[in-house]
Amino acid sequence: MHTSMRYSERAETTDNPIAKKLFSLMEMKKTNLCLSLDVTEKKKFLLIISKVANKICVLKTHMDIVEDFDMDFAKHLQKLSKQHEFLIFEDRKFADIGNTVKQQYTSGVHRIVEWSHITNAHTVAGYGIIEGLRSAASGRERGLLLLAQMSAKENLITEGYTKKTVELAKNYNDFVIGFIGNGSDDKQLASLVSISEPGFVIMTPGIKLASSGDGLGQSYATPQSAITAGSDVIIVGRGIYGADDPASEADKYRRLAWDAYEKRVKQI
Ligand code: S5P
Repeated sequence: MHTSMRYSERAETTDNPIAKKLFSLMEMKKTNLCLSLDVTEKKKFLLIISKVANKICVLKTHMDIVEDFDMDFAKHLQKLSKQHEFLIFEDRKFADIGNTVKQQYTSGVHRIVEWSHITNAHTVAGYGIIEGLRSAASGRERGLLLLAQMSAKENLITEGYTKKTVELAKNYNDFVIGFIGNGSDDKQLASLVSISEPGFVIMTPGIKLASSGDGLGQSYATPQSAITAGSDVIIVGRGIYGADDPASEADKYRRLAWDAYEKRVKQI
């Protein structure tokens, strides 16, 4: 079962350079925490990142909510990602036909492919979406996460959809580096993925301490329950950037998730 392997061992099982980098830097920085920095101003964004950069493995962005976005900001983030060794993940959730997502990935205001190591896509449109994004990323070190599950209450993703998403990922494992999903409850996603692909990473949103929802359909689990159920990286947004002291809060989430990982890999 891949969930009992260390991230460093799993780095050796994938050929995708971004997946390799992610697994390696998680082990090096001792963090499996992804910060979802959903704030709307560059200044606030940079202030928070300066406090938490050394505690995260991935910085997840929704660049379309940043009102004063420009490409200099994207370049600055790239510089920070090198300096503090975290990867950038634009949570774009592509969901269209191959030809359209290719343009959305490379063009427009954000030109995501130029600065984001990782992005993600829904699989509702089938294999064409992966091929479109892969062809746009060609020649660059990039990785794609597929949304196999969602944290929103009563979402329409079925077990069959999740299974087919995992199958699709296996067919494109040069570019697809893993999944967004929770694995919790019945550990379904983790066990589906583990069958043959320890190189896939499972990243889990909907994580917050002492809260079960947000009144808009979000559902929350704890860092420990997600990691124990087979998630590799916890994604935390408001739990950190909404706290009075984001740095100490980030450290709390990092410690809880990392300890749960250490416990998991020690179990046979
Ligand atoms: O199923 C999902 C998938 C994602 S990527 N549920 C989610 O909440 N997300 C994203 O994770 C969401 O878009 C947001 O950026 C983050 C969760 O934020 P939080 O403030 O609720 O922790």
